[in-house]
Amino acid sequence: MQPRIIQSISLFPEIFEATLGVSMMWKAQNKQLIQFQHHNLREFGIGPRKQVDDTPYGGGDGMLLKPEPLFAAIEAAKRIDPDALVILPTPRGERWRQKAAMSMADDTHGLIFVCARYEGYDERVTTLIDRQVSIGDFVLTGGELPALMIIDSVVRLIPGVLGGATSAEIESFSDGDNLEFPQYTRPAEFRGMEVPEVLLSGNHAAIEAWRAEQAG
Ligand code: 6GU
Repeated sequence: MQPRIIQSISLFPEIFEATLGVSMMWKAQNKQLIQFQHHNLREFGIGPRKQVDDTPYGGGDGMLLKPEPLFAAIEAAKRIDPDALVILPTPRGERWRQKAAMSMADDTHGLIFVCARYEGYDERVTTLIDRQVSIGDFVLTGGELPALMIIDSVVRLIPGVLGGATSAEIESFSDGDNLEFPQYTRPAEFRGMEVPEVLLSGNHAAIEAWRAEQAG
C-alpha cells in the first residue's frame, strides 16, 4: 500500500520537520503509513529576491502573501498528489473537532496544508482551497501550529500508528465528549499522595465503575 502523503507549504518548513520528526509522527513515517513532504514557499517567490509578500490594495497595516507564489506552490504539491485535499488554516475557518479528525483519518486522500504568515493572504488563493479550518477562538501569527495540530489529530487515528489497538478509542474525545479518567503508576504512595484504593484492589468491575464515574 502506498503511504498517504501529507504536504505543507510554509515559509518555515523547519517547524514541520522538527515537530513531525519525533515520537508517533516519526513512527508513522517510519512504518510507511504516512509520507510527509514540506515545501518552502520562499522557493516559489518572485524575482532574484524571491518576493512572497506585498502591501494590501486599499491600504492598511502589514503585508499579504502574494497570489503567484502560493498558486505555484499549491500547483507543485498537486503534481505530487493530484487528488490531495487542500486545507487552509485560518481563524475564519470552520472549527476543527475530533469528529472531523476521525473522518479525515478514515479518508484516504492526501493533504496539502497552506500556511499563511504576515497579515494574511491574497483572497484569490481561496479558489484553490478545499477547506478552511480554525483551531479555536484566538489568533496566531501563522498557520503552521494549527496545521501541525490538525495533522497530529488525524495521523494518530490512522490504524497502526498508535501502539495499543484500542488506546486511541478509549482516550479523551474519541467516543464522544467525555473526558478521560485519571491514571496512576508506581509508586502507590508518593510524597504523601496515595493512589486511589480501588485501582489496587484487582476488582475489575469496581475499577471500570470508578473510571466511568471519574470520566464524567
Ligand atoms: Cl487556523 N490560524 C491562525 N493564524 N490563527 C488561528 C487559527 C488558525 N485558528 C485559531 N487561531
